[in-house]
Amino acid sequence: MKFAVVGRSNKGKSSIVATLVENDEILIAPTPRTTQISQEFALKVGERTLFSLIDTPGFEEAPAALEWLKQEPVPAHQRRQRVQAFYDTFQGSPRFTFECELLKPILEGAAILYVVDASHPYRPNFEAEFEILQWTGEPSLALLNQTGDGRYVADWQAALGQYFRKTLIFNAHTARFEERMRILEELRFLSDAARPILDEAMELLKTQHQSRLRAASFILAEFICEAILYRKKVPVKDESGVSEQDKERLLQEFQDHIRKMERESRRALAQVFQFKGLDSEEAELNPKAQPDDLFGRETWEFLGLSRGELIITGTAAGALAGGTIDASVGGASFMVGTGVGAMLGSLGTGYLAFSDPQLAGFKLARRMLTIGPLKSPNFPWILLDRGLLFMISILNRTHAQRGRLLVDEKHGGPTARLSKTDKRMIAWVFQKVRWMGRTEGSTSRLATEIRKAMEQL
Ligand SMILES: Nc1nc2c(ncn2[C@@H]2O[C@H](COP(=O)(O)OP(=O)(O)O)[C@@H](O)[C@H]2O)c(=O)[nH]1
Ligand SMILES: [Mg+2]
Repeated sequence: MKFAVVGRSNKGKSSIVATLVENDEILIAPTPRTTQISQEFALKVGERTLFSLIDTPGFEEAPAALEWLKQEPVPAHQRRQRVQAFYDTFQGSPRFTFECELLKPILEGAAILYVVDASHPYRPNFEAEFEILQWTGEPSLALLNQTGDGRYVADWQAALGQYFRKTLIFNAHTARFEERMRILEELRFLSDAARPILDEAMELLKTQHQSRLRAASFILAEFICEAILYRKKVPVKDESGVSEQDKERLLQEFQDHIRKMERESRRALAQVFQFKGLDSEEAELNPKAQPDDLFGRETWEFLGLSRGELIITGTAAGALAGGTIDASVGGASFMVGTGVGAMLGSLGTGYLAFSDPQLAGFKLARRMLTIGPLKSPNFPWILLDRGLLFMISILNRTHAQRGRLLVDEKHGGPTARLSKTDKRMIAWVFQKVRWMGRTEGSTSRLATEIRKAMEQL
């Protein structure tokens, strides 16, 4: 089954194709006439092609083309042949290049999705293209790509209703999965041939969506488990001479490694949802220059649970009792961090334990200096919040959007909104991982909890 996406230049045709077939490599540009030839893009699940969308160049000279078609009277039953004659006459010639290019797939049997941008007022000069499309006799549907305030929507609907079977409103830059399913549902009514194909496509896409969510939860769960257990070891020459500088450097490397793990998990998450363009861009970013740095003060201020919640869920207890504050395990062991001493003095150890992203104890034994794991009670919650926020951004992103993925952390993380029972369960898994290491059971338990949390996003 093929659908030709047609309309004037710069109305969002390529955006609609990109979103519906989940292809973020399709060229989308603010300048008109970016698409010069018709190009087919298939939506696949695994190796299976569900349907194809054909991105076409915009109409250029519709009134002149219609005039040519109407040179002589053409009865309704011969109009399609007349369009075919138009194509045969001008195809390969310098005239009506774009018209021929866009009519080609339709004359080969593709159904028509006509795209308009309803942020501009309706003008009767669109009617020539409506009529040409009508003359092809292929089933057609209009898509109102609503980018503006919707002021002209009613006019457009009234006009389009004269020529197309149905008019749908669709914003290719904001459509989430459910919205895309709604469009496929509507496309079913285009023709008898379309119905079974789209029914099956929707079924497969829904199954695929569920398995993507599952895969994403596992990626996130594995990353969190690894990160909360991570420790870095370096050999030291002289046990007495570990300088503050060495420790500072080691702490930086320790954090960089966790940042890297997080970036890798994000890349994997993006891939699960077919975002290819996000990869390179993220890789180029300097983690320390990011406003949303994992170990940034702001991150630790806005995300994670409050001190009270950490105590209620029991996340705090283990960490406090487990030697985080009393960091005197092993030979020479101490905490570092900017102004730790001062903070200990003024705020007390409790505050520090909850909110310090640098709370990783150092241990020196047998000529090995070890840092980590990071025991701050809020650490796993911050990782989880950031993971969930990233997921929200991915689920809200369409393949028509270009540029950086914006993850909004300033309004707090989703974990604080989870039910008390869910929070307790998650806290219990975190604790289990901290005490007993990573097991398959705890990873999949955490994945299940993450999956549940995602459903509420
Ligand atoms: N905000 C927003 N911008 C859109 C939408 N659809 C298209 N655009 C923008 O309009 C321009 C043209 O889009 P494109 O898909 O290349 O149009 P085409 O020439 O018809 O293929 C691009 O700058 C898009 O970013 C939309 O739904 N919302
Ligand atoms: Mg285009």
